[in-house]
Amino acid sequence: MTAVDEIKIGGLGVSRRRVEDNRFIRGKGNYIDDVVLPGMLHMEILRSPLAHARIRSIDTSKAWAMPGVRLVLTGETMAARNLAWMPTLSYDTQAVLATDKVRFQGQEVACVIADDPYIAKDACEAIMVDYEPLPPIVNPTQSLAEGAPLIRDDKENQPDNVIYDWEVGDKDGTDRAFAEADIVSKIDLHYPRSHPSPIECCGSIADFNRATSKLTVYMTTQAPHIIRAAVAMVAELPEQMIRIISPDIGGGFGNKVPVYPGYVASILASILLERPVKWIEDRTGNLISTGFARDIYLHGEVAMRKDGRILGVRMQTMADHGAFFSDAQPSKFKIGLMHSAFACYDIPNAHLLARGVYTNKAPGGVAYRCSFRVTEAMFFQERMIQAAADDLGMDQAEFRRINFVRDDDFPHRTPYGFLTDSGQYAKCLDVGLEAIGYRDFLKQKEEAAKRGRLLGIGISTMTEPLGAGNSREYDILGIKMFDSAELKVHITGKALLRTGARGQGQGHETTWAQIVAHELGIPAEDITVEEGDTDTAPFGMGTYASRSTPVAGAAVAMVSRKIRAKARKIAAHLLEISEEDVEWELGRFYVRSQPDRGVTIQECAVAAYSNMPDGMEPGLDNTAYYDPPNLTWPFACYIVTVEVDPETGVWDVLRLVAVDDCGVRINPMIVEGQIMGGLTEAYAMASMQFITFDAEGNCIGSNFTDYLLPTAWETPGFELHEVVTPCPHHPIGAKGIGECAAVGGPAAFVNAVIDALKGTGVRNIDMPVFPDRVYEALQTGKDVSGAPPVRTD
Ligand code: MCN
Ligand code: CUN
Repeated sequence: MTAVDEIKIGGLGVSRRRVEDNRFIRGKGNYIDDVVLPGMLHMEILRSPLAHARIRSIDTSKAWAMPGVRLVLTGETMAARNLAWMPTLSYDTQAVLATDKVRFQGQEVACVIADDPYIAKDACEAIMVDYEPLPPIVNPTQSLAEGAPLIRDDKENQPDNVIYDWEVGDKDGTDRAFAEADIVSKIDLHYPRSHPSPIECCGSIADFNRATSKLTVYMTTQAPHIIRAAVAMVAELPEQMIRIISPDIGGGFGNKVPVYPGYVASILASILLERPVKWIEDRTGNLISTGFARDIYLHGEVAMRKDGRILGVRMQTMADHGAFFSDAQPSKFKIGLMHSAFACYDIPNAHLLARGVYTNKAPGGVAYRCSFRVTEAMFFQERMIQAAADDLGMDQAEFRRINFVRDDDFPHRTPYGFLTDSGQYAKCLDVGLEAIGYRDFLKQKEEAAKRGRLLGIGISTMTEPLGAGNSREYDILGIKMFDSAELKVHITGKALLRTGARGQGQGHETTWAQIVAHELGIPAEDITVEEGDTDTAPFGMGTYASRSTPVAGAAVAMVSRKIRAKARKIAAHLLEISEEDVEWELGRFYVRSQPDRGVTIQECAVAAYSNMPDGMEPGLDNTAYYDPPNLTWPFACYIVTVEVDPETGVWDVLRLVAVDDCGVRINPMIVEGQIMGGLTEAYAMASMQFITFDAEGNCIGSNFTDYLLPTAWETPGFELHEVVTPCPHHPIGAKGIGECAAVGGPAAFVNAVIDALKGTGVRNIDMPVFPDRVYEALQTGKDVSGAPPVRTD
């Protein structure tokens, strides 16, 4: 008898096929719209056509009179139950259904519940709303202008449209660094508003049962337990009588973290009607009203010595949060983790001033494959780094290398105060440069320039904080951030694993089983993974910020170890030796002095139910709650080469090399899938994807002909490489990966296009770097801003 072969049982490092795909690719997934309950009614939402207007009156009589209509909800109905406004995760309030004013185009004004969704939709159109238009505000400049209309006149003590001013870093030290600098590089950037736009939009089915007083809600949520707690608090219902079920999710990308008015309205409707009420959002509803991302401006400055060392960094950001401050982010910082910027560089002084403002745009921010503004932080950082290298006249790779934190300099305190713990930054860069053939490309570029061809190369290197939290620094409405796993090993040695996370396509059902296989030697195929039902899963904080592997994944390893500790006692009993003489190898315990005398983990499982030692509790179940000591800090280096057509401004990606270090990889195939998906989204944001507004506050990007998603046709090919620096504090050495490529990728594309334009005087083109913007830059030799309002003619 020997240890089981970890590769054969689908343990750590195996590119095991995704078990969930068995149902997904056969069309057997169970998404929200697949759930049909007896007696179910349907809800539709009436949305505001105007961006800013006072509501004079709402006449619902025609809607009520339509056959099949069961209920019409307005702000007034909600207000009567104290539900017209709800708290946001950023300690602001958000209108559920508008009472006084509408504050963005697409805002929820009324809901109709009817026998079928078509009647409900028709009845919505029969509702007459009398609006008195007010001037719309579509960017921070307008928002802060003298005499600008007050958007949040519902709030006491809100004299203007400023939400917060927040500051971090050492101002005096940074001022001194700038005074001593040989060169100061400056740049102004806008990261446009974008949207996660998952394949499946949002939806819910609320089912209140008067007989049992139990409220069951099927809901597209990435964090079911938090929703249960929020519903208990807001609706003042007993928490044990609330069950949130998050069925299969057709992509989340952050869109399914916030609480939306549709969820709340469907719950109230079900309570009032005592029937199940289903709400399924349409695409336009999703794009114009739910969790947007980014929409933030930067003025950045880098102070340098002639030899290339960065002495200090200044960042001033201006975030456009829309009409309600409802960033879904659990840090105590106003602007999320923006100050994780420059974490991979050894910079002695830094200062960040962050301002947030209200505008007449949809709320919801900090979604779309980001860890709470980390996407923006790393984009700004890498655009500033490239501009600084150019201003200095130094090679951009060399400039990064000179300023990187060195491998022997960990733990490292970042310029804004985070603690990073591991990494091999220069090695990742070298792997990338080697793969792309850096020196050769520079020669090619020079040659091409002689023939009027514009080639460019862009680099983006970054380490980002993934895996909130530790409970010291992160909480959601006071609930500390940790996560959980529950493992039940059955009598036959097969097992059921549940966690407090909720995958949306990331492959948790596959990878969590691999961690158990690695820890216990139970074949991965013998382990079923379940998530997303608050009545069965242990309490957890859900899946976002790539926190599942860093936190829930760690809990999976820890609960497996608890099970192993108990199994060891059982093994000692079965082998009739003392526990000290028991040795472990994968899948089996054996007698130290007689390695061929042993028992398998499965034999221990049988004994846990049939032959346990005297005094031992029967069974082989346990739960672990894991509070990580720190965030995990994966590193990435993305390098893109492009050719820009000077006649049209069209740019094509020639090659893209990605080097990712996410520590130990549980499933390399899934990790690569995550990276490719992230790079695709990065390319989308850099080249074609944004939500913007015209001067009237009309949302441009409310459907898939305006809001572009790249297909396999446009998307470039990716060349992936890896470096592995295990996370020192994670039980299996893993770091998060889910967002790295979407976070670090965009700057590589933009840097490449700007590099191709070097010498023309153009320092920046705001994303999306549309061909017409490139063309304009080439014609004028000037930067191109993407701030709204945009021309729509
Ligand atoms: N993994 C691994 N080895 C590692 C790290 C991760 O094998 N060292 C695996 C994990 O086991 C998991 C996947 O990679 O199966 C992603 O893990 P992780 O980085 O922990 O991220 P999460 O599971 O917490 O996923 C969240 C992250 C976020 S925040 C967004 S946004 C996003 C993303 O994942 N949304 C996605 N990727 C997505 N992928 C799909 N298909 N759909 C989404 O909605
Ligand atoms: Cu910000 S998108 Mo992911 O953290 O769910």
